[in-house]
Amino acid sequence: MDRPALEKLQFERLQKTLAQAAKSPYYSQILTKKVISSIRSVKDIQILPFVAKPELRENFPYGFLAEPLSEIVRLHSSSGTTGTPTVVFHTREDLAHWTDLTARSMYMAGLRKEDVFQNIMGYGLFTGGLGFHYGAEKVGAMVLPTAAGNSRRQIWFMNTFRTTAVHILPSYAMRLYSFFPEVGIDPKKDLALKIFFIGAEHHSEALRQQIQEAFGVKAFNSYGLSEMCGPGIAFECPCRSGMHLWEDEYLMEIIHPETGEVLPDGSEGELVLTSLCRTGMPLLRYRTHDLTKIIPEPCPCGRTHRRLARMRGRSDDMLILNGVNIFPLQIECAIMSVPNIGSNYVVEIDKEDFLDRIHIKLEVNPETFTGSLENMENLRREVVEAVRIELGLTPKVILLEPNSIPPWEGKAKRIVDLRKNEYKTE
Ligand code: DLL
Repeated sequence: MDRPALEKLQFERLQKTLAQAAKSPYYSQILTKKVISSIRSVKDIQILPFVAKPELRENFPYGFLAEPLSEIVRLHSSSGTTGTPTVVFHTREDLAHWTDLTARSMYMAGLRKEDVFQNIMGYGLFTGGLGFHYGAEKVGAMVLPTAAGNSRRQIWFMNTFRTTAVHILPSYAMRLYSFFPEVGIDPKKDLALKIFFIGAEHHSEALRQQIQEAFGVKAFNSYGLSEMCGPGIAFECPCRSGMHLWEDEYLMEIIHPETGEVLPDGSEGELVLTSLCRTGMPLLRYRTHDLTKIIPEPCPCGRTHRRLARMRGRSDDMLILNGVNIFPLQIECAIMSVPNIGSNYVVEIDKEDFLDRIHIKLEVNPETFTGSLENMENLRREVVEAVRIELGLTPKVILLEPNSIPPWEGKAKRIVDLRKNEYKTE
């Protein structure tokens, strides 16, 4: 679709969405007839206030509901670990749109009806499992809903049913990989794997490369959040340089995270989304807290939906270490810049003598590990140096044998901030 046609469609859908949202208790206060009639173009949504998790919590559970409960067919919830969860309601129509988006995304990356798709993601309130499940069925692939965990069984399914496409958390992919030597299977030579869909958490380009190299696949980055439906909001095409955000279903803005000012394409800031087709719980100008930028150049693939750059972090996950702002992903990038190192790690932050200290516990790659950590001092020093150069802080690095860090339930919890005595979820 060319841009003028896309923008026309966006405005038509925005008008419907405004009328729909006004049916909810929360938006009925904001979207008066006068406000709605003053929105004459997509840009005019800038007159509307932002919403974010606090508003969802204050109006929990039904304040944003725009349809009677009898029209709602499913509830999902965000993966936040603290406070009241944010819940999202879906009508039958919402689920149909969501299925279209995940199907469209996977098809774009190369999934076809001949594929065997193993969905190694949590099924349940988390949107990763069911979101992709229905999309892959719509494409016509054979779905193996193996869900998360039980690594040996996952490998058995991959081998027995000749899995070609996998949906997996990037942090779990390399953990799964560490089980292959034990079962005597080489994922590159002995399996039929072609495509990995990775997303739901922050990860570096280096981790993607490691996953591709380990499994002999092409890995596609996939972005989404429960409040907008789940996965299927933005997805990489075969060019794999940025994720196309499906602009026929969502409006995107990039704002300055402190002032709220809307920034031009190409500037990094916080992603703000407006749903254009959701009926159960439409959200206008929702602050995602995810930091990224719109890539202004058109994509060589020819799609007109603009691309988002890889997420750099969440504005609420930024760490302040001895006065310097650091995103957890910077630590991962530094670790991964060391060749032959593992990707399973945890960072603990503590205070010693009034200074912040970083302790990195890092599993060694199963291929590099020779049965003892004693002869790995050089590798350890390389990691210390790489992190020191990136952050300007000298970390304490402890190398561990493969598979020593206990698995996370769901998304990785890589940062343990002992200064606040709380866990942070990436
Ligand atoms: O994680 C939806 C999802 C499932 C996306 C499966 C992709 C694959 P939530 O649990 O609500 O929804 O968490 C949303 O996860 O605001 C980001 O901070 C982070 N996130 C999601 N995808 C990516 C990604 C799902 N590709 C939150 N890169 C978002 C970086 C991501 N962060």
